[in-house]
Amino acid sequence: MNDFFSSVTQPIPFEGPESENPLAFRWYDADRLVAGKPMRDHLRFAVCYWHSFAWDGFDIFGQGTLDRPWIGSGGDAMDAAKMKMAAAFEFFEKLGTPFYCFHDVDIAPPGDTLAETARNLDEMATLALSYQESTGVELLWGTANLFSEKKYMAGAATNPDPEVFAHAAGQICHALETTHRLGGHNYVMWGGREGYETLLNTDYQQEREQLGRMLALVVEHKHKIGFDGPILLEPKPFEPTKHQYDFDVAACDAFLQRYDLVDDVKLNIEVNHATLSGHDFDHEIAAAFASNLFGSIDANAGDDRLGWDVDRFPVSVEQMSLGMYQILRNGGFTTGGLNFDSKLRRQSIDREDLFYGHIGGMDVMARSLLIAAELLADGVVEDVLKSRYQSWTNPLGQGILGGSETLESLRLHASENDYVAPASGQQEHLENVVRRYIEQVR
Ligand code: XLS
Ligand code: NI
Ligand code: NI
Repeated sequence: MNDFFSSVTQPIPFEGPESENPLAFRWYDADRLVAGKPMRDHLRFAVCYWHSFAWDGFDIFGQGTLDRPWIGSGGDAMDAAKMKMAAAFEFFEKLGTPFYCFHDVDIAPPGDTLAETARNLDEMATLALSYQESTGVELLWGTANLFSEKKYMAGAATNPDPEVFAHAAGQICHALETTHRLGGHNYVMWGGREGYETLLNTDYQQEREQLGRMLALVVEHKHKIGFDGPILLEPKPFEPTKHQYDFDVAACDAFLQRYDLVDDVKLNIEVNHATLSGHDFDHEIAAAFASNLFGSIDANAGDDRLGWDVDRFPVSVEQMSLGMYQILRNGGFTTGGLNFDSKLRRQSIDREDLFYGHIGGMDVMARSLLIAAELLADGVVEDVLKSRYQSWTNPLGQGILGGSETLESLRLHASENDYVAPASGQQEHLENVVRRYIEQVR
């Protein structure tokens, strides 16, 4: 297994913060114990198949640029898919990531008929299973691509035509069963083209009903085949459509409650999508935990000035430390992990650039984990939080929350009791503490 990345001769080692070796980790030390658990188990890194192996650098203005001999060789599509899989698993093994993720079409080419497409996927899944067994790499999640083909231009579940809904349902059915067969820990549904451009040709309420129905069918099938992992919705506010239905965590929360799906569905939060929706990454995480909907993370970065999904590798230790802090203080990942839904820039054309992108992203996340863990152990943030809300444990607070107070009883209470000045919110102090940990953590 040394065919495609032969310039990287060994698994990427951990060498520590002083290392100048570009092919070594400076912070990701898989076995290092952090808050009683190895880093590997906190972070649960996954490489995504689509950006790293199924994309050759094309964009809307031009053709592929990247050195990817397994794409577009013009030969047999199944041979190309096998070559791609060999390259992918060689990469996972050398990088040392314990998980990967894919869309059905990333690993297997579509055939001329649905039956042939299904056969291709089955054959590639058999091969993936043997690679998983020989390398120990596991499937974090699988998903179906319901946005690339022409038939999905007006949506999959939210298409005006039930025939298209049926095609999408069939594709999900097979992708979910394949994910189950490969021992996948979760099944993801990003609402690709589930959204609209104009209400002049879109029946919003009808489409929402269809989306609720599709998700209910997926949950039903998950139980039928005994798939234990959660279904994960992936919120995104826009792109490709102007109005994506799964806008953000709050919109998904309302949707899941409306269709009574909160027990089986959780969320896959993507950093760049949070940015696009006008939220901070840590806000989306906190919102998900507050409703018991936290599932997994697509780790990447947006751009301060570009309003689209640029999917850079994570770069900001501060942003990620605040995110990891929310994850840690709420108990960490269970079935989820950190999937690099990140892609190289189009001019990073060498195969080795895939290593640099992932090593940098893994180091940013590892360092952020260390900072978050020490900040949590320090307790200063938690202490301020606790004391700020302390008086809600008093009879008045308990009466309000427990329902024994009314607007009238509160008016009476307020007229008999003077307003008490609160303690400082200490935002600047807390930000200084975070900065101190960012500077000092080793
Ligand atoms: C697109 C999404 C996509 C999902 C998987 O913006 O991030 O890559 O993660 O379908
Ligand atoms: Ni994503
Ligand atoms: Ni995205």
